[in-house]
Amino acid sequence: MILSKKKRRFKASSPKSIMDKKIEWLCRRFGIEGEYQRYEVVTNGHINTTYKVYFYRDNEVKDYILQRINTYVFKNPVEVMNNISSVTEYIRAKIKQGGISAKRFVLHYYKNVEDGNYYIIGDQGGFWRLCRYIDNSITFNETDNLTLIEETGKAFGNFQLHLADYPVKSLHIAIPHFHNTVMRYENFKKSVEQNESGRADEVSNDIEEYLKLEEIATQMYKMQKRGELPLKVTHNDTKCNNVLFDEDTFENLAVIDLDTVMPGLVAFDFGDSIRFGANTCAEDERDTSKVKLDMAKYEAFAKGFMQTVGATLTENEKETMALGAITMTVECGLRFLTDYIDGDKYFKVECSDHNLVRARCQLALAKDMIEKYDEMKAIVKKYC
Ligand code: GN1
Ligand code: MG
Repeated sequence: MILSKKKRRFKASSPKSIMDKKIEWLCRRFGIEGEYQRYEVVTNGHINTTYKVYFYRDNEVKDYILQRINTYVFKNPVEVMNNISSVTEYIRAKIKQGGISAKRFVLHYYKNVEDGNYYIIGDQGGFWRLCRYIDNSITFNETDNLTLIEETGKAFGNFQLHLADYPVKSLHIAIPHFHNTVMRYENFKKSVEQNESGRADEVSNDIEEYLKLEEIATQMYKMQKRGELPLKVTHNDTKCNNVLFDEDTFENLAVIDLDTVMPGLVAFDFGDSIRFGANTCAEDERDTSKVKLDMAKYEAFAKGFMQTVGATLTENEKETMALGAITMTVECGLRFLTDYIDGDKYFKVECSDHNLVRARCQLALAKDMIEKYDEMKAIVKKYC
């Protein structure tokens, strides 16, 4: 039998490094058997530390995702794992009802062999979890391919659809006030006042620009508080690199990175995807003159998302989809700028002005969206 390249056994690195030993020990505690092969560091993501780990068992290579949860960001990781396990089990049951195997369409987290929890505490206190890597799947950090963007829309639309009747109130709040833009603005103003890093003066122009957007960016939060928008189960980090695609057909399989699953507004899930995926540039483009909303990408995502879940939405929800994109872009940029002023405590950065560059990029994008607002709304309507 010829094993495909992926299934071929790797040459075990010998002797094992301290890190190899640590990673193997963590996986064993989740009951993983077979010959430990090696690990890779997965570098996308600004929050958690992620490893892909390979074992050899039953004549094939099995791969897993081992993650250390950032407990500075997720203050209550046990609740985060409770959310994730119940939501993934719910989706699994839904898919199985349709008579198909759920194996490739939802993440499968492992219980540890000691007390059956979906996490373990490492020797130095780290909070770890493990899931199976879905076979034949691939992620894209960013993409210009409109079919993939439409598939991303379908993936997050499906996530909504599967969880449409989930008891939303039973979910824990993974990060309190995550999309509370009113509070995000309050915290921003406090950070500017405290000016811990001493950087506030040098960015006074950016601060002013963001303050001008406060009114538009807080509209949806206020609508929800007035009961005009319903709370649903939302993903809250709907970037295209949080979707797994089939390696051969490029069809969407499953959504990943479920840490921030909690009650929220559907338009925020729509909007965050647009913020990240329909920008003409990367999230951290320095040349802001290049940063625009790409209408073809916007339409591709809107088509995939709205055609999948649109029928379940209220009129207000549909009407505020485009506003959700503006809101998420301003909010995310405001968070980057706040973190820059706080001295880069929250987001991982690759250079000293990374958060500032990200904030300026989001600002340019939000301004372009405001110019294209009517067109954005018309496109959503077209696919309702
Ligand atoms: C963070 O780590 P990552 O890339 O999954 C952040 C999101 C931001 C995003 C910006 C828990 O997500 O809210 O939109 O960076 N996640 C958290 O790229 O704060
Ligand atoms: Mg995330």
